[in-house]
Amino acid sequence: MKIDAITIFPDYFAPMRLSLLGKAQGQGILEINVHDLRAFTTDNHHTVDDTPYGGGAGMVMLPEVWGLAIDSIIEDGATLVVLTPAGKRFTQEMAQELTNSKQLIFACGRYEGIDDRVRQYYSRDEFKERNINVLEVSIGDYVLGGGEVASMVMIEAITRLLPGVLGNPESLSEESHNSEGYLEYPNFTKPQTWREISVPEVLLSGNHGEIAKWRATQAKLRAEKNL
Ligand code: 6GU
Repeated sequence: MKIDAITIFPDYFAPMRLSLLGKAQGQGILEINVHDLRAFTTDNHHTVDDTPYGGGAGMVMLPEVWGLAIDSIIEDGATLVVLTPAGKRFTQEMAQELTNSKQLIFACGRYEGIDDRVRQYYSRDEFKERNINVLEVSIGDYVLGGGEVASMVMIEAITRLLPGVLGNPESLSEESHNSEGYLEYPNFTKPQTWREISVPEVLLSGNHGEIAKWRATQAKLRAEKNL
């Protein structure tokens, strides 16, 4: 999978070289490229934003510079992800769907966002014919300063689903067993007693049926607490 992020703060993406993601890139499973939006400006001041038509607070990012940046990298089969708090909520299901995309382009807006004509332009039929889709995405009901952190959340959730990225693929199949709402049961390791708190007896029993039952109950209780 090819991932391209466009941002005015390329340094935000330094952690993408670490851990499992860094390894996957070394193995050729994954290619992540970060592009500096300012490199696509054509004026002396490297302007990326201007005041909104119709008035109001804040600044809006210029369509021209975004168009040049996206044009320079977009390929057939790409999904253009536009990060905005007004977008469709990112879920595990969306992460799974996005693993089928040949190229993911993350357009990281700052300020009050990107001129809407960028979304409109890349949604045209000529792009649909090239299997290019545009998706406005939000990672939750709160407002961030920009799309950079949101796109890294998405990149981590999506790429760990790719074959060969996760160290232990069994972790994935266990997750999918539980994907009907009950995420995880509480986990314990050594020592058996820590600060006077002991591991639940059933987990020491060796009775796999009883252990599975206990875990299902605990996962359900945990999910209910979070409602
Ligand atoms: Cl994708 N962007 C911004 N700026 N804020 C957000 C978000 C995205 N998702 C949740 N809050």
